[in-house]
Amino acid sequence: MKPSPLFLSLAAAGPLAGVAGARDSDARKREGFLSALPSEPGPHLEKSKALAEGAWLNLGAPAADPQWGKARGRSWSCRMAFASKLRGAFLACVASHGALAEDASQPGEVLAEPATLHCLAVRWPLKGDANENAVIEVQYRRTGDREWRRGFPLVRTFADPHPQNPTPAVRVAGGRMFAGSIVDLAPATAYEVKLALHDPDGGSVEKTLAMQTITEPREPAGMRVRHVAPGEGGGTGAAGDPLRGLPAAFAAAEAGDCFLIHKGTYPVQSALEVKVSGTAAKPIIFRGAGDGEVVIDGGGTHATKGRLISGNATGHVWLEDLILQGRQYLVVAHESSHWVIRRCTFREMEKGFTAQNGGYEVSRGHFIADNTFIGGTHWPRTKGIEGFAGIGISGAGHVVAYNRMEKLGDGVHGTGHGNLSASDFYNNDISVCTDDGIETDYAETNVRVFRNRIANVAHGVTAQPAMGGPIYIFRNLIYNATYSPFKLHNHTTGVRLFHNTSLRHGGPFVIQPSSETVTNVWSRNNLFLGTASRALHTTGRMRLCNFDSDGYGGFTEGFAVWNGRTYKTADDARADGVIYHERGALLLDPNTLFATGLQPPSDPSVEYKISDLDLRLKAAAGAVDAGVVIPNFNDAFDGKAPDLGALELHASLPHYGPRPSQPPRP
Ligand SMILES: [Ca+2]
Ligand SMILES: [Ca+2]
Ligand SMILES: [Ca+2]
Repeated sequence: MKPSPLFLSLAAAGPLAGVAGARDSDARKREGFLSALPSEPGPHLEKSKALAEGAWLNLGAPAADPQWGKARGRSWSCRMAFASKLRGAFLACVASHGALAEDASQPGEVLAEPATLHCLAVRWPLKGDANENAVIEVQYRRTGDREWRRGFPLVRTFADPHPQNPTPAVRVAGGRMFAGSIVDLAPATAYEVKLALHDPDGGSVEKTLAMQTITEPREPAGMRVRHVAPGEGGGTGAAGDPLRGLPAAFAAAEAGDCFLIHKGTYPVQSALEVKVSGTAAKPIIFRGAGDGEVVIDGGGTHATKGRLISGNATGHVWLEDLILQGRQYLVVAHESSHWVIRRCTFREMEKGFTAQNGGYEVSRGHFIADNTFIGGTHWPRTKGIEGFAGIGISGAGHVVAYNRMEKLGDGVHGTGHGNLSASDFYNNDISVCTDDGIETDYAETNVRVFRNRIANVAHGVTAQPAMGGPIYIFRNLIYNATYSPFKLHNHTTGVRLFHNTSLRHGGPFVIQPSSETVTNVWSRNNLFLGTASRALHTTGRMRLCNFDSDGYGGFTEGFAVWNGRTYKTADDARADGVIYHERGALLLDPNTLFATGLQPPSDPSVEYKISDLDLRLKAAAGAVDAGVVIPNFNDAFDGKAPDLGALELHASLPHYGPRPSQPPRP
């Protein structure tokens, strides 16, 4: 805000004329710059008549400026001299009128981000609002419903302060980008989304958008079926005369082809190249025929250089029911869109599915579900960071769900190449990642990581950095994260941690990015359980962070270190009001929380079996009904209030990893 004092000659309107007891019968004869001002006696007349000598009259807020809106301040005036010739009085005051221009919001155009099955998202650039008091409330309803439901307000983003991490997507000259998601929606459903911008300084406006979630990809009717069997060339593709070998099939592929690949091993010498794109109505499908295992085999190991399947700059290519193995890179599709990878097994590899570089507009809409990715790492970590990764994608509108990932470095590897935004990672079952379970590193806006089960990792979920966010990380189960459940390094900015359950050996929650900044991270209703040290230990410079209503247990030293200050107890931290603005932290005993009696890991070098990890709360646990309401993130809570952690008491358990049932075909 740059206050720019301005001498205002507020002409005596009716009330001020009234101070001097003037009559307005001849007001129309007035001339000069005051002549157009209203002259009828106003509501202040009686008040001003009653003014004593030396008393002051509150004139209330000035009328809204037609361009900049309502001013923040109030104007005050004393009893003043009446200029009889002008039939009015002057009011002199100083107001920060110059600030109005910057403090009022000047909303730009709302951008609807690519929708996913369960989430909708927007970006909304706002200029002005230098005093950062604008809020954008969100409401939504199914089209046709009467009742609106509350969403979580849009998040004001703050660009990464690190000079090496420029973030054009969230930088708005003279303002801020707001962004946010609505989660847990039904697929293939039309919604109305109402965004209400409130700024007391002006610019308030409401916008309603028609938006629609997408559906899980289904094979369109009318595909041309072409059969494939092992062999070396020839065949027509008919059931009785299949194409022999995959090079023949890949070379012949056209939009609308569905290759049914019959059982057997298909050796690959040079990479199988996808050379043409499908379309939404006519994808190109390579699918195991269902008569036995189909193994596409590069003949090597994770260390054998090269690709197994390559499809740069292609779209609408499907790989289903296949086993892919024997190359460093199994499937690479940079600058591609709308690939479907479903029910496949990736093994004997370093990188499973890699698709980046295209950026926000080009890399769109990959659907990666019900697959298994197996790398070559072992627990515990002994070799530093290893290159194995199940998935590496960037761009927007992706869904990565119900996959199993194991023996990797990173389950999902983040990348600085390509503006990951508006994408979902959910219900994945991830165990033994010697680095990170799911990375959202370098993601820009509206990435959602939820309902995953993650065990035996260095970090559960990383955002190092989130480039503005919001990155919503919610309802994940994280067991045995040897460094921290969440990695918030590299000047991260814009993370929301809601309803996660983490049990680890050591301090319950450590945020230790040396002395980098950690900006605009909010934490609510999480369970952080450990075995030692402090409940919460941060070494970063914590800015604009808002932690509240988390449960901590199992620590043995003082409560927290935050911005260099030590808080001996949770009450000290709450009293100080820096970490906790409202309820503060809840202290819990890990021994009493879970129905199975599960404890934090006693030995982090043990590989805990992920399917054994039952983190449902005990009915009498202190975490039950101990949370706060977070609109759209815990509306369906049981009992009096939301429980802390990922699993609400009595709620049905999520399914993690590949689903047993097959999606319907036409
Ligand atoms: Ca404002
Ligand atoms: Ca990593
Ligand atoms: Ca509850």
